Amino acid sequence: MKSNSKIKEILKRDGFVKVKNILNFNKDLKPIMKDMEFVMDCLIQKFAPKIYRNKALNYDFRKKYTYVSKLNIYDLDQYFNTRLPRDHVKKDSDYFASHSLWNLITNKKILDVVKKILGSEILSSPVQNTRIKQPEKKLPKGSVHDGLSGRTPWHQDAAVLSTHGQKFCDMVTVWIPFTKTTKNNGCMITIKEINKMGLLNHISGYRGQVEIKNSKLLDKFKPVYLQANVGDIILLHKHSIHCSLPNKSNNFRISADIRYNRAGTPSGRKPLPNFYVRSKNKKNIKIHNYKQWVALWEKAKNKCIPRKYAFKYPLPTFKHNHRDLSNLLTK
Ligand SMILES: O=C(O)CCC(=O)C(=O)O
Ligand SMILES: [Fe+2]
Repeated sequence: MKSNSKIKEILKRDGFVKVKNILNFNKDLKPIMKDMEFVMDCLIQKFAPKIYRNKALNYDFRKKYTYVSKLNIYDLDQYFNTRLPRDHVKKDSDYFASHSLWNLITNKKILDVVKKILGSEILSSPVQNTRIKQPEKKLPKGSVHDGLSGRTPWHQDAAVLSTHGQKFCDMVTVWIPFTKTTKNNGCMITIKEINKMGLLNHISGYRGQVEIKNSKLLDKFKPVYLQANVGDIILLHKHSIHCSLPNKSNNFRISADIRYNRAGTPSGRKPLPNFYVRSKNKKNIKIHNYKQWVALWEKAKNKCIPRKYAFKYPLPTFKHNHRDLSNLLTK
């Protein structure tokens, strides 16, 4: 593994680093896919016509998810995501907070890498997703650019935080493939060293997603393809500009992206859970197990219900155009 100073230096310089062979599929990742399958089973029980249920429950992962995705379930991605719905938070809002995901977030091998970037005082950030991307040809037309199930538009991760978080959050993204991820099945792409431009102006893109203003201008840069094997992790700088390609393969592309922020800096997603997962002082670690973690999410949910949203994107990021990509590229 790359030495301490090297990983930090490379991330700061290039905006991304791939660290190979960190996780073990059977031990660290397969349990999450099993839990995803359990969620699918529950959705089949709830939404599938009775006569098809038993047959569907016996399908394998891919066939089952394909079946579930055709059941017209409102906001299907939410059932597989470890966060509250952005809007319309209700008492019964569901989210994917499985024991296996708790194990991933607190995984020692991941935290040992993150420590090289953020230092020894580390909080789990509530900005996290799991993404099950079917072959694009199987997606309904309207979902092709939908970041969780289809392509993700050009963006910087800092842009999805509150204005306070954008300024002060010291955060790193850990992107984790559950399937080998290639150019063909929709890996992320980025541009080397473009993170050095700092935070750029973003606008509300397709379906209110966060997207760099004038992102077409990025097409003229040489992309870096962030391909990865199962077991590898990819770290992204908060100002790395990245997007993902369409899944042109016949298989699924599955991944999770979790984040950490340095203690003492804001998460940018208050009041969602932001708690110590590493510290030199063991007293700082107050969330020790899965049930405490779920309780944190439920507490946050109760805070979000009256205001009806879990988080908001401050868009456009800047009301004036000083930090528009179009302005900065001509300088
Ligand atoms: O997996 C993807 O398609 C995009 C992920 C991403 O933007 C992230 O992890 O920050
Ligand atoms: Fe991102």
